[in-house]
Amino acid sequence: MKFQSGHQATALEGEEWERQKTHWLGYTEGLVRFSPGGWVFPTTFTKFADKYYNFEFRPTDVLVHTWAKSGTTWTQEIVWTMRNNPDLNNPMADMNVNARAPFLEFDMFQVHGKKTNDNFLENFHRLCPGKDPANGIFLQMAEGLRDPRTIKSHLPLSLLPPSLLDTSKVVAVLRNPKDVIVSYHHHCRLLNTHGYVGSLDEFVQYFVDDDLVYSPYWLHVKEVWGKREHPNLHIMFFEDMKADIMKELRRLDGFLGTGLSDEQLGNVARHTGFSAMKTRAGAGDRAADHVNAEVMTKDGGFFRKGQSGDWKNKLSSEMEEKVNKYIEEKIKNIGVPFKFG
Ligand code: PPS
Repeated sequence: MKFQSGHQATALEGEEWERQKTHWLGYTEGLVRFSPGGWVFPTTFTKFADKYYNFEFRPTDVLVHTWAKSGTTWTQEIVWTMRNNPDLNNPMADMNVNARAPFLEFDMFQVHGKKTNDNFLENFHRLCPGKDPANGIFLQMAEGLRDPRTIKSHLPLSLLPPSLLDTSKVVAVLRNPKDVIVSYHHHCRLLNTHGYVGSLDEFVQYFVDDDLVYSPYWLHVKEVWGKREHPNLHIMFFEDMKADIMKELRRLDGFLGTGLSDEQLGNVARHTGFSAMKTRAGAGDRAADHVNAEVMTKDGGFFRKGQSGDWKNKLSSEMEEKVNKYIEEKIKNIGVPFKFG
C-alpha cells in the first residue's frame, strides 16, 4: 500500500507479529511499518495517513509536536492557556485538554472494538454536530476547531504536511529518552488501547529495536533537530521546563507573540503545574474502561510522577547499558544537547 507521503506500508507478520501479539493486547488489528523510516503504527493508521499528510494547517495554528511521553500534555495545556486563558477566567478551560487541543492522530487508537471514551464522544458531537465519528473523532475535532487552534501530534515531520512549518508555528518538546522509556512503559501498561503485558526489560528491547508504536525515536528527533533553525519551530526540553518554568514560558511567549505580563505567565505556570493538572484530571483522568485498574492503583494514572530522572529508580544497569548503546549509536551524532543524566 502506497501513501501520498511516498511511504509504503507493510503489515508486521510471521514470527515478529506473533511475538508482538502476545505482549500488546490492544493492537488487535495488527501493526504496520511505514517505510522509508520504518515507522510503526496500529493498522488503523493506514485509514487516516493521507488525511494527516494533507491536513490543512492554518497560520494561526500551533502544533505541539513531540515523541510520546515527552511532555506533550503539559505543553498542550501551556500553549492553550497562554493563548486562551492567561487570566484564568475562560470557562472552556474546564473541558478535557484533548478536546480543546486535539490529538491529531488519536483515531488510530480508537478502534479495536472498544467503546470510545464517552467524554470524548460528547465533546465530538458538541463540536462537530452531524458528523460521523467513523471518519475520525479527533481528526474532525481538529478540523472543526475555531481559531486559534492548538493541536497535538507525535507523528514524525515526514508524515505531516511538507508545508507545515511554513504555515504554522510548531512547538517541539524533547525529553531524556531514558525517562521517555519509563513513562511510555507505564502508559502502555495503563491504557488498554496498548494493553502492554510484557516486562520492562522487553519494553526496553522494543525501544532499542525501534519496534514501539511511533518508533524509531531517534529518527523523529533527527527530523525535528534538522529543522531547528526554522523561525516557526521552537524547541523546548522537558528538563529545562522542570528546572525553570518561568524562563521557558518567557521564551515561549516571545515565540508565540502572546505578549503576556509576568503576572499572566505566573498564572500559566501555576495552572499548568503537575499537581494542578493532576488534580483537575482527578481520579478519572482516563475513563475506567480504558485503563488497567490494577496498574492505575499500583503505579498511578496518566499523571504519574512528572519528574526528570525517575529512570534511575526503574532501569536496571543492564537496561541502562542497552539504552546507552542506542544513544551512542543512534542519537549522539544528531547533536541534540540532551540531558542524559
Ligand atoms: S503522551 O500520552 O505521549 O501525550 O504523554 P505526554 O503528555 O507527552 O507525557 C506524559 C508525561 O509528562 C508528565 N506530565 C507532566 N510533567 C510535569 N508537569 C506537568 N504539568 C505534567 N503533565 C504531564 C506525565 O506525568 C508523564 O510523565 P511521567 O514521567 O510518566 O510522570
